Amino acid sequence: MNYDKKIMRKILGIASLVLVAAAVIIACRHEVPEQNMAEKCLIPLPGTITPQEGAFMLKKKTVIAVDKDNEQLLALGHYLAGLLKPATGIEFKVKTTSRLTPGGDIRLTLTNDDPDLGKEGYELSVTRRRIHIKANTPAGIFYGVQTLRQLLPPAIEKKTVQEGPWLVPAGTITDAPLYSYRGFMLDVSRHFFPPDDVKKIIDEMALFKLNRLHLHLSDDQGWRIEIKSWPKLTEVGGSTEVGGDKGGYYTQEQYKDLVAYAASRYITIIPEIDMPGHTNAALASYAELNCDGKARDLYTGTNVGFSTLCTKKEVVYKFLDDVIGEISAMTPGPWFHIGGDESHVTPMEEYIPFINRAQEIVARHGKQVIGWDEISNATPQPNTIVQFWARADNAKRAVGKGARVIMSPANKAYLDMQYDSTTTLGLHWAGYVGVDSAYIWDPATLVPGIGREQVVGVESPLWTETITNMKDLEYMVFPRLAGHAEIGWSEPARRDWNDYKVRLGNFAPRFEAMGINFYHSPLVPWKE
Ligand code: TNX
Repeated sequence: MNYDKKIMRKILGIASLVLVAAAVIIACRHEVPEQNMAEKCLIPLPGTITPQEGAFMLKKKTVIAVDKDNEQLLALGHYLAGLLKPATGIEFKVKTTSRLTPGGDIRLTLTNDDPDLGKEGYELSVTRRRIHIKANTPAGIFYGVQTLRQLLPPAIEKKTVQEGPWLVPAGTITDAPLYSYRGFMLDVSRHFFPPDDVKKIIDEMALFKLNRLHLHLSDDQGWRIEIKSWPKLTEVGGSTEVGGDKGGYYTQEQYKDLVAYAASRYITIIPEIDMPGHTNAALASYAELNCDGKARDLYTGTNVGFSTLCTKKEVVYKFLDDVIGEISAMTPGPWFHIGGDESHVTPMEEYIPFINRAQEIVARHGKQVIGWDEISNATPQPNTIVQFWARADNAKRAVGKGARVIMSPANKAYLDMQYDSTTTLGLHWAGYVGVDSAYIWDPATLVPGIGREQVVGVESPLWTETITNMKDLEYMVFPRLAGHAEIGWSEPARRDWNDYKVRLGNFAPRFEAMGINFYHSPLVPWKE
């Protein structure tokens, strides 16, 4: 009898141990995430967030499933697996699934029953068992993936294996952008940045759902894109940069590779060849582009407004036709940027017909014109877009002539402006642009007479007179670009600096994990 009791007790003891262990395992599997879905980790702010209890946990066996027979979705599945692999150490399986009987734990599927999502919106729903991103387009899925990424702990961005658990808080997000044009501009002329730097920036843009990269490919100090029919543009014009260093240029192969890389992140590249001013590098490469037939010296200073193509010479239009033709042929996006700014030494009576002819050449090569706000002095074509940077009267004139506008107000959107008087990189001709003032403005009310209907979106230019390397570049870009991304994406009524600055502060560990150098503005409560 006693003996039996002893055995019973032992069995009970073991059983309860097993139970406790099982309970612990189950509890761990359903670990509570650090924060719920609504807790201030997302930029740009999504349309609606409905948090629920619990979390999804990434596990070795987690399968990513995408609609079958869709190459873009398959590529997105692999892109997501690639994002998650370095820090988790897990090679997630990507499989295709049928729409009727979908499988997988993380599902990326197209829908056509949700008009509210538009061309770039998505719905992300997370339960304990499943993550589902659906959208009308692959672009929408891509943005859903970026939101998913931001919901994971910042360590997910690290390049080496980190400790989990990898929890995604449960709930549903429905989200779509306010503007279709959400851009960043990089001046690679004043200082050249090699393709790998540009790729890093493309990846950083993607995190914030930006979709346009404007490359300022030519200026007085450097010509940065190979043109096969005019080889001296890069041989001579690409040989130096501000300060007299070596400069550089993209071969056509490198440019095409950048275009493809950007496209894989749903970013369209917009090439700019600035004209008729900002052309000293071209004028130094080919004597015949000058009215006096004499090649200019290369220029490595930082003045503006002293150069012009000879607008009266036919060879100049042959030159434009070749350059615009070669670049357009490598550019799948619909736009070609013709600059047109600060042509101080081109008389207005020459400037106007020149811009009109340049627009015709662009149209002939199948592209739509974008130009800086001065081009409103000419006659915008019906689909021309004018980029407002300095003069509201130029932008209003453009709208009066039927053009639509990209908003890049220098005193809000220029990333080359110093943050304040104590930060040394950058310029301050348009004033200081603090992280708060970069955020607190509305593109649809900034210029009286230009409303939401006329605005295609927002672009943040980084001019690089004072920027020579990636570390300094990122310091100027971050964190201001994140705020501009939110201006382009989120409804102004839902945007609030006091809320934004907390979300931004929470990004510090993510920036660090991504290896992004950023300005630790004292206005932001940065998370340790
Ligand atoms: C004005 S913005 C320029 C650029 C300079 C920039 C410096 C614009 C269309 N032209 O050439 O790099 O200021 O902030």
